[in-house]
Amino acid sequence: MQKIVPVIALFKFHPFSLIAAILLMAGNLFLAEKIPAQTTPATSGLPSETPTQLQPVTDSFDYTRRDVMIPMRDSVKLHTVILVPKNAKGAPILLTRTPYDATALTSHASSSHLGPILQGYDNATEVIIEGGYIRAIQDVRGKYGSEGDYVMNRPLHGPLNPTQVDHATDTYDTIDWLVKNTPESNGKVGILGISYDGFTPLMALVNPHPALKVSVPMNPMVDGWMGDDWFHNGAFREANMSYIYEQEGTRANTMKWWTSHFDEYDAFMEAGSAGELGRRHGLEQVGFWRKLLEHPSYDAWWQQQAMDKILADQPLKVPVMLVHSLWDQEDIYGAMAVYKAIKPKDTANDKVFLVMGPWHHGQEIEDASSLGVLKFDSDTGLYFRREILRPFLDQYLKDDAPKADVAPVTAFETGTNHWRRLPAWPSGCPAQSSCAIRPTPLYLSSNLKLSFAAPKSSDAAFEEYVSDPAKPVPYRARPIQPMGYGDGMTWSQWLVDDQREQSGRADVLVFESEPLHAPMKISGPPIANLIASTSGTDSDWVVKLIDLYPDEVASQPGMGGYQLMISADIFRGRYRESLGTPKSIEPNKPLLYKFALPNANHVFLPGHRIMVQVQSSWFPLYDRNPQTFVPNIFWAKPEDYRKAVQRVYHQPGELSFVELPVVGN
Ligand code: PG9
Repeated sequence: MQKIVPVIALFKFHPFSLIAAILLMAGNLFLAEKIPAQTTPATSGLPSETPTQLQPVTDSFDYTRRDVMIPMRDSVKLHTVILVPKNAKGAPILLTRTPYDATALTSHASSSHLGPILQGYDNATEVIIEGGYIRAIQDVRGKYGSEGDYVMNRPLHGPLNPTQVDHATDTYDTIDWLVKNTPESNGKVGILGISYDGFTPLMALVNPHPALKVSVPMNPMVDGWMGDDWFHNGAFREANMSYIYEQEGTRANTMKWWTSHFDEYDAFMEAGSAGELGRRHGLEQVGFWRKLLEHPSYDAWWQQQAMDKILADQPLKVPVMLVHSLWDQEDIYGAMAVYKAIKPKDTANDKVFLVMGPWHHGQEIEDASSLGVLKFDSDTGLYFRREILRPFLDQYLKDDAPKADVAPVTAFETGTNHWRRLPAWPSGCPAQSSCAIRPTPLYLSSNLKLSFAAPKSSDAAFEEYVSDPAKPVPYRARPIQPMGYGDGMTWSQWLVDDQREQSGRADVLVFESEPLHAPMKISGPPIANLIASTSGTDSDWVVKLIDLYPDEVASQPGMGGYQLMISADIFRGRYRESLGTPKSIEPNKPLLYKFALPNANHVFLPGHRIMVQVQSSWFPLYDRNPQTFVPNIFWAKPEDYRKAVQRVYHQPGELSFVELPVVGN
């Protein structure tokens, strides 16, 4: 160890020694090793009070916990927590495969009872406990306690994954091991989960293990470019960059994203493009980010991993219950896309089920009596778990359970707050009823009116606004919180925020109908049909279908004049002609932008009005469109961001409208 010579000793013997002293000091500093703080030697006779290995005493527990490493076919072992109710015999297994930490998901409380430790994400706890299920939660390959390499939403073996392993094979191998090594089980397995954990139950349907008897994908990630977590119709969800950094930066998510701003609006504005913000955080170190940068368009890379497309080509072997949230702020596309893709295979109408609740992302396993200011007159989450999910799972997993009385589609009707049992979707009509769905154009008209009658030539031709990338339309009232959960976080409610906040802006067009005199029900996806022009060479179009409450609401005064989004989405104009090949937009030319908005099952009540808002940014949930055509918006430069004059046309021959799926007799 280098000995440090006290400098003052040298100096006082000779003035020139100051130079020597400085050199010596510098040298010492350069060479110095850290001297460990003096530690007093342990005195004998005072041993550690911590045992070598603390043994939990679980005699009083109502479950046993097993932490196992299950070998996959490529010898990689996956960490799996198995929770077996005491005295379980012939019990079915409910499996969840997650990238979000199996240990954490099975440790919500320190309790001798199974319920409290399971309470939380993914766990419809009362269903699991009252059902006497064995609960297995597994870290997916490459995350937390599991071995192997992590790939975001690891694609199936094929063009995107040359290895012999994927979530389908890992699920097969896991189920095979579970039924052979869990003597308390009856050999039947169900798989369920929310979000990413809803994506893995979809993957389980590819070459399913024979012991897999049912799959319940809830709010699943299905197509990250079309309408789930990464893009919506090509507009990038930059609010999720922090997730990418944390989810892929380390095996156990130990490295946390950081920000220098309280308001997310400021944070993303300061960086300019999403690519630049990523660069400032070193995000290129992360593989999925590099892939996003390479694939901003709907190319083969995205199409080949779209789960609705994949499952459309698979035989339907396992009963599925898709669970959808009508106000899903994260994956509003997935469940409905898979339902549409696989329902045609269900020729007996007894294998593919759909539940649509008035929920935010994953709210079906929480108290769902309300969402933001909306009240549903009952706990819709508890109803789902008790009256739908529990009997549905029991039917397929319990040896002696009766057939569940669950309709092919159970859809909550917002506006009236009633559950409806339907034969299929979209079908706003109960079975054996004569009603039908009539696609009905609601026209944008002059004087910012909405009308079911087409505008006449005498009316004005268009509405106009200036879209300025320096002042994009906030998607929420500022200061805007980051995406995420936890105390005080309201990310889960943004889809039901009052849109009055934006309606007063000059760059938001607001069209209104007259007050309705009779209830008007819509069931299905409204379709935006905009005839619009931009003075730029690229542009985003946001269309929001809104229920405008009466100025006074006696039963809930705070709802007076509330502007409630029923269905809304964004479309990135460069993809107008081709989702896979972006094209520059001809300036000032009226062009058609046609895109589906998320499914609705809503009744506009008498006295309410219908409102449609149109704008060209939704920030910073989505990155800004520079409004000049650039090869890759991730790398747009400051000078690319330019104001543009936007026009929305509503004259004969150039009619803009929202096609509503109106239910009527
Ligand atoms: N679908 C959720 C999510 C994925 C990616 C980014 C942000 C959110 C989820 O799995 O929780």
